[in-house]
Amino acid sequence: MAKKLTLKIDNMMCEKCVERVENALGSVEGVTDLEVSKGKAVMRYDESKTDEERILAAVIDAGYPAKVKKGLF
Ligand SMILES: [Cu+2]
Repeated sequence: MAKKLTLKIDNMMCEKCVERVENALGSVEGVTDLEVSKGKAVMRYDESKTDEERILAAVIDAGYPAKVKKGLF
């Protein structure tokens, strides 16, 4: 079952940032239904393939401080 995950992402200033974050998250195995906008990324991920830590690390490695947004959507 794919889990839903929303990240709050800092330092995204322009469309190029959106592209970079899209590429970073898109390259994480198990991430699907990815939607990135300035400051935010929403996706689903397959828990048998990846986890929140790996997904966060991909964004942070790309140069954007990020954290998991908790709560109901
Ligand atoms: Cu930018």
